[in-house]
Amino acid sequence: MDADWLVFHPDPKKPDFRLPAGAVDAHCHVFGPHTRFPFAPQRKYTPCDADKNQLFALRDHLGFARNVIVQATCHGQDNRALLDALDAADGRARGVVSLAPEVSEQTLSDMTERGVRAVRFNFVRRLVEKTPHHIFHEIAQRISRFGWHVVVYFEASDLDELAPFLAALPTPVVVDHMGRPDVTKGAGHSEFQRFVRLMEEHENIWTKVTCPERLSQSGPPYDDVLPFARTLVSRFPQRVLWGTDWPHPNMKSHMPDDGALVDYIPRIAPDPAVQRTLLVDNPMRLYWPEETPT
Ligand code: 0GY
Repeated sequence: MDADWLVFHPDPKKPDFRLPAGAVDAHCHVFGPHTRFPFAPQRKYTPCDADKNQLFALRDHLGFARNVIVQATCHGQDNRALLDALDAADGRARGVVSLAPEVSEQTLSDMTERGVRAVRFNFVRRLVEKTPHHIFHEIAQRISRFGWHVVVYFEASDLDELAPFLAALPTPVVVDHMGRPDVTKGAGHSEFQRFVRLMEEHENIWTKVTCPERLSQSGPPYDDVLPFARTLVSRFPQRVLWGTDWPHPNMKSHMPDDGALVDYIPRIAPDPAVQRTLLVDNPMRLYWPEETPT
């Protein structure tokens, strides 16, 4: 792993907040083990191993029922570690993969069978080389026929440029980490308000109210991120998801305690009915619709 890599918390606290039954950790990753699933040659970072068994142990320790595992850029478009985790999860995990445009129909069909429900398009420059929008659109058309959706990761400063692209996507679109606002500017700043407007104008756009540890400038207990997450949860309760982001790639300032992150949830969603919507109903509707009452 990289010399400055921070390894995930070895012994997270048991959360004080009791998660509702059936709660979903809707954003987490698996890394390696690299001896079995080597990292991609074009990767921008080399993490520690963080394997499926460690993820499932964390799920149980924190009190989650299910995971949505998101392909991380260190594995490029080689989704084998993720698919291996889905195979071992006994139906309790869904996947978000990264794809090349030439992916075959057979591969898409096989991935669907194994629990993949979305493709991730990454625009964060420190993580990936740029992909032309028309390639992403081609992929989006193809995956839409399998009932998948699109997950996007970008920085707030890129939203203006990306908005027309996002608006033209044919599926639900889930934006990682609240569109990565610069929290020092405040939730009233035009940059974050631009993101709120995007969600107002497009009912197919969802967001993950995740990563206070990544967005915070003040550090734990992440008070400076609260207004952003609270705004999105209260304005769009039906279109928000929550996840740990374990094993927290590329954290430089500190490594969060995952139990403390769970304790952050009632601070952004104080109402138990909304907590249930955020943690159970919304992710189930998107990732396990067949188990969701209509
Ligand atoms: C996250 C955030 C990061 C990394 C990745 O795919 C990735 O490598 O998503 C990051 O460095 O901000 O969602 O895990």
